[in-house]
Amino acid sequence: MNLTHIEHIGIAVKSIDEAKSYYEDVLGLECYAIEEVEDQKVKTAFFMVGQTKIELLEATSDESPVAKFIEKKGQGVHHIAFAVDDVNKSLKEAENKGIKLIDKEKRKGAEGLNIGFLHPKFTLGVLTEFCEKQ
Ligand code: CMX
Repeated sequence: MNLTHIEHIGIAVKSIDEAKSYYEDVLGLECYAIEEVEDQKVKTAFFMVGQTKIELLEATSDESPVAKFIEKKGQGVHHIAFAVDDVNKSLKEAENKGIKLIDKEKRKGAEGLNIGFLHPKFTLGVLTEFCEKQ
């Protein structure tokens, strides 16, 4: 497994419109993209910090994983995403080391990246994502 850097940190918020002003007006970051990921039932907003992104996540349905997360834990850090060379290979390696996978195979995420998640119950409570550029 070759983790090259932290690709993004996902943060669950109730409202991107409301949360954006903290990142823009207080932290001085610029929101460079807003995208809906229908498959995941989320709207996302991206800010760049060096080579790492902050990804705000707003649920677009009560069935969204982000809606469930906020209901249980409140707003806050939702997941950490590592850039890897090969998502499928990294998922397989993690599985071989006893980690339960959410995704057996890579799938499409925001910004056209290929992504795959590990289950937080097997990763010390931190929902972990692997990302790969196409
Ligand atoms: N971080 C840490 N723990 C989490 C978590 C998260 N983000 N989301 C859920 N959990 C925990 C819950 O607290 C719960 O723990 P307890 O059993 O101790 O209460 C357990 O995982 C099960 O959670 P649940 O609310 O019952 O929800 P599900 O089992 O239905 O789903 C999960 C949990 C992680 C499998 C699901 O949220 C998932 O598939 N996540 C990956 C996809 C995702 O999060 N997409 C949104 C972002 C997409 C993007 O970035 O593009």
